[in-house]
Amino acid sequence: MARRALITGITGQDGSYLAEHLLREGYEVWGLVRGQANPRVPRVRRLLQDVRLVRGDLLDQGSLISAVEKAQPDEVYNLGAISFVPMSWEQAELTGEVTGMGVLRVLEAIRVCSGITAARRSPAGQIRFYQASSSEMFGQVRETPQTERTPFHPRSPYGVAKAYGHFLTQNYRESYGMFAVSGILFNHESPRRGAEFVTRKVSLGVARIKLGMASELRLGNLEARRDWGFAGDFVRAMHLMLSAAEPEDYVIGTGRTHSVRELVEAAFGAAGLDWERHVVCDSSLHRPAEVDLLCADPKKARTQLGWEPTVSFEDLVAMMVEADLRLLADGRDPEQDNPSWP
Ligand code: NDP
Ligand code: GDR
Repeated sequence: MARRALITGITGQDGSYLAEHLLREGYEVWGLVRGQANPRVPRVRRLLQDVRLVRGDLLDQGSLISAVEKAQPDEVYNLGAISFVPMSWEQAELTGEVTGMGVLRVLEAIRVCSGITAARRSPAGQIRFYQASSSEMFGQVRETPQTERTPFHPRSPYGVAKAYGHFLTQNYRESYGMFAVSGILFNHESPRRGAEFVTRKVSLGVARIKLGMASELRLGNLEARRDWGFAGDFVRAMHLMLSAAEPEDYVIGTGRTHSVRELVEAAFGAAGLDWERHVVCDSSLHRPAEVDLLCADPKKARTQLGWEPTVSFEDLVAMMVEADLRLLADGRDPEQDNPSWP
């Protein structure tokens, strides 16, 4: 029988790539969707025809228990979150509930459905759990590059909520013997990235300027440095973690860091434009507390999982700019549509 996976956050960037990957691997894939008329559901249905959808919300414990009962998964990937860091200052409590407490609710749904208690620890053939942890937990970094042992100093309510989910996942592994792991993923991008994140904001901005639809692009802190990789590579690591013999946490990143300024240079350059003529620095886009530098040390993932990224920073930026040029030239709406979402 095919293995079954349940993915929360199926309507997001990573949910779509992970579902495609698992379908290719022969899985039966279930996706959790929230809301009674979620506008992203038709897009998921178009792209991922073979995914089965189940209604539920990370804010609603009962709905998660029902979803696990219905899908009967072998693996659960918790990708659902409020994931845009600036929003976490505006709606800190909601971020704590969804991004932090949501992890507890998914773990509890698995625990209850599997009949696990402190006295009756995880049975053989148990449900395996993946938590989408984040390099934002490192925040004001204590060392560079960051490894699985680097201490956390989160700089946003989002980072704090992710740290809670991370430690809770570890705790359920230690308390109940559950196969529960966290992937500490560094920034990963694609043509499916939400338009609010800096890489997509830049690729869309470049495409609009190139096509004469805009003349400037307003950005915040150009000096922040990130380790940017391709989302399609990173979802393979999630699957490898749940396929490993032992439940362990892993850092996933490329090991190379670039500034937002370098990102902008590369993106405008890919379209034959001079960024300095178009980019406007807007201090209102600066964050209350910034994460200045992130750079992964992915050695453990390379040696223990055999995981390697395949797309370079330069190719990723070019891929995103080309995709947005095609999207806008076809007269499509980037909020509704996407070149890779047929
Ligand atoms: P997206 O923002 O693209 O997707 C977030 C998903 O969460 C959406 O499907 C959204 O559904 C869902 N969601 C939001 N609120 C709820 C809720 N109350 N109940 C159920 N689902 C909800 O994120 P990504 O795909 O980029 O990231 C996936 C995960 O990985 C996130 O947890 C993110 O924090 C984490 N992460 C991402 C990194 C990255 O660089 N992309 C790096 C490290 C970690 P809806 O469509 O209904 O809003
Ligand atoms: P991040 O991604 O906060 O790292 O979180 P984002 O792309 O939003 O910001 C990256 C860096 O770019 C700087 N920046 C801007 N950012 C945005 N969004 N818009 C701008 O105009 C702008 N100008 C400069 C930011 O200050 C920041 O330093 C992402 C999310 O996917 C999280 O969910 C995930 O956990 C982390 O990556 C790893």
